[in-house]
Amino acid sequence: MRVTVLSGAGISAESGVPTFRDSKNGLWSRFDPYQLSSIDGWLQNPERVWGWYLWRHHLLTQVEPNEGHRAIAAWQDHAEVCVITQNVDDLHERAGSRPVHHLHGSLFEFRCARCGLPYTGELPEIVEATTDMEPPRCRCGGLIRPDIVWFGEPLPEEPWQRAVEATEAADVMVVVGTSAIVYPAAGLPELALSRGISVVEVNPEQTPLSASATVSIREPASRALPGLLHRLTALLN
Ligand code: BJW
Ligand code: ZN
Repeated sequence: MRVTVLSGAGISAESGVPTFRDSKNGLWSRFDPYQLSSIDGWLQNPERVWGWYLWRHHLLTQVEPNEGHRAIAAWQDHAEVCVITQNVDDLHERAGSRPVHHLHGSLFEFRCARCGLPYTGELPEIVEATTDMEPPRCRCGGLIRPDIVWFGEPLPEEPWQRAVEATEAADVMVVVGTSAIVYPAAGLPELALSRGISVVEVNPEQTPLSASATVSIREPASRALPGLLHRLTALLN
């Protein structure tokens, strides 16, 4: 069986990584998302954006994969599994999943905002979300930025192509921990459904995908995923 997984921030929530849109603890509950995660926000205030991402980078060095990430990696012993993630963390890889296609980039990679040259220099440790910090400069004079995809920016071509291929080739798509509102990623389950491929959603909350998903499981990822592969045949019949 070919299983394609589309994951979002919710799968890493139980590792201690805040989601974006949770009203109490979400990354954007105290901040304006468009100031922190858009190209306009970066151009207006690179110091604020750089400090916020360094804080998130620090946070990711403190966390471990959870039962949800580990369950998906374990499915590889019984099925052909491809992971597509909107997350910029590396928790799927650390749990052992391969391949993992990152649609929104990685918080462990940095590049020059002007010439694109990768940056491998030292990063200061920021332990407060609101510490402004001047970004380092590339030798061309451009500012260094995280290699992630902000609103208004195109997704990286290769992971996007692989994601479309893995969606079209799947026998079933498991969509876990995403509010399913950010496009083009949210279009992948729609593509699967349009091809007659079953879509299983795992999310404690309802999303815009819930109405069309083949099955919605209203449970946290760490509870739903460990037994899911073996339940799939029963669930989809
Ligand atoms: C649990 C759980 C547990 C909790 N277990 N679950 C109208 C139509 C189509 C598109 C657009 C449109 N208007 C605007 C657009 C474009 C825009 C977009 O989609 N906007 C929408 C918001 C309307 N998209 C873009 O701009 C994209 N680019 C683009 O379209 O380019 C076109 C272009 C072409 C050519 C040239 C130029 C441009 C880019 C999108 C980039 C998204 N970037 C971000 C931030 C960067 C990464 C980072 O900082 O980490 O990516 S936004 C943010 O949202 C982040 C996430 O990856 C993404 C998705 O969020 P996610 O993962 O779903 O998290 P949450 O918090 O929303 O949800 C968590 C869920 O988990 C919840 O449902 C919980 O219930 C659940 N949960 N605990 C399971 N234990
Ligand atoms: Zn440069």
